[in-house]
Amino acid sequence: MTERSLVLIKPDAVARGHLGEILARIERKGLSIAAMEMRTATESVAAAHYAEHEGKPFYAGLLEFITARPLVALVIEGPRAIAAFRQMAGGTDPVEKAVPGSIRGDLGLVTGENLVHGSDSPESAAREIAIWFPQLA
Ligand code: DAT
Ligand code: MG
Repeated sequence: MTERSLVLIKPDAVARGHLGEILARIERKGLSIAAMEMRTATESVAAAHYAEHEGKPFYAGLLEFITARPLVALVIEGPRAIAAFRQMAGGTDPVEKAVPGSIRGDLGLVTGENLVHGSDSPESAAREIAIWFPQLA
């Protein structure tokens, strides 16, 4: 069944020059790109996106990090796109939960700068696509 997932190529990945590599991995996997835009996230978009983490110790730093520099937001599409991209991303902590061959496992060092976001469920994907690409929702 074809699914859509909301992916962010986070500001650390863009600044480090990994945009091309991450897009290439998405394409090599066979996922298609239904929408894509480079932008600097506003406070309100970032807060909506990370609403589930409000109140956690890392929340303020997370919002500061995600709004500070440009990122690339995408909607990817394909069979089991949500799980496929979560596997490609690897664990949240790119060292303790390193998955060799994954984006975070290969390229990341710090949990707070872990290169990519991918929706974790169909409900999250619908919610996040509505936040970043309301025209597609
Ligand atoms: P994921 O991005 O793997 O879905 P999450 O939803 O638990 O992970 O957290 C969202 C983001 O918040 C995560 O990508 C990086 C940041 N984060 C999570 N836990 C953190 C921590 N303990 N310290 C610093 N940043 C953290
Ligand atoms: Mg998450």
